[in-house]
Amino acid sequence: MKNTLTEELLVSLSADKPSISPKFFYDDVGSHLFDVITLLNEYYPTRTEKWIMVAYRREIADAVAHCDVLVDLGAGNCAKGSQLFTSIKPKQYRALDISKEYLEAAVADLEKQFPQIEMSAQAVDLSLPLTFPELQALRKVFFYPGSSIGNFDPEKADQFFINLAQECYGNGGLLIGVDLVKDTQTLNLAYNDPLGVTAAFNLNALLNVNRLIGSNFKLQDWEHYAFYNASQSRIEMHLRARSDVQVTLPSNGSQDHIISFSKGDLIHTENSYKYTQENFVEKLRRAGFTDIQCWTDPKKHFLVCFANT
Ligand code: AVI
Repeated sequence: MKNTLTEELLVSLSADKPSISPKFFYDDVGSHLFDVITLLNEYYPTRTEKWIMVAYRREIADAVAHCDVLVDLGAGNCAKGSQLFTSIKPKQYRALDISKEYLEAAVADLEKQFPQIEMSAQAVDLSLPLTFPELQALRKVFFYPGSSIGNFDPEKADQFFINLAQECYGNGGLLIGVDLVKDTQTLNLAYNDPLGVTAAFNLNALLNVNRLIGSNFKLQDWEHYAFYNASQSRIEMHLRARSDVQVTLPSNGSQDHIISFSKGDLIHTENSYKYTQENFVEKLRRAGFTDIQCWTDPKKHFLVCFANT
């Protein structure tokens, strides 16, 4: 495991445009920092999505109509998924996430509160194709909130939607939240909060990498750099070298690898794509979804869609 990760990071950090995958954000500290981000005034997506879900609770439940299985993609602590139980009334709840232990504890708690719903927890990597042969005959509703889809490159997002539409077998749907294109100032502030929580979240990826592969990134050598790239409709997050830096990646058996960065060099850590309602609906349609219904907030900052198959 250690060697595979070292190899992956060696390749991504030595590339022409060095990068670290956003999956390295989410160790224990990073997951807690992300929870704090969602509470910040500047980070509007979480509270705006919640507002839409509450304001249009009835309409959303009517659109979903009937749900045998609620499949919660990236369920985390299952809070968002479980808020749908009383309105959507699923017979089964499938919680999926990368970290099984965290998920199992959350599902165990929910089972006590909702004994009438059959529940299960499953560890999955959402970047790989999903398949649910045992659920083929049931009406599934996939739930993917929080604009996590924005962290996929657009082509990957297309593949992801095609996969989900196929897995519905003509009888299911997708309830999804996505962040919308808006004024640059609001976007830049959401990823450059004055308290520095997003900066800590970004820098923490280096500590996680150090812990996982024994590298020696020093936080004082790097700074958070995030901006809205309008031509690509995405927030880009980077770590920028504050001086000339050398980083050692230890190698089992052979010689350690040393990677050199010059002052100002960037390590790309995340893209967060923003969509217009029209683009996003078109994307869902192209993947095979139909009857797409959308709800937004008064400022049109965030979008929730339900798409049938
Ligand atoms: C998880 N994801 C939807 C967040 C986003 O807004 O793209 C991750 C994040 N990165 C910095 N702030 C929040």
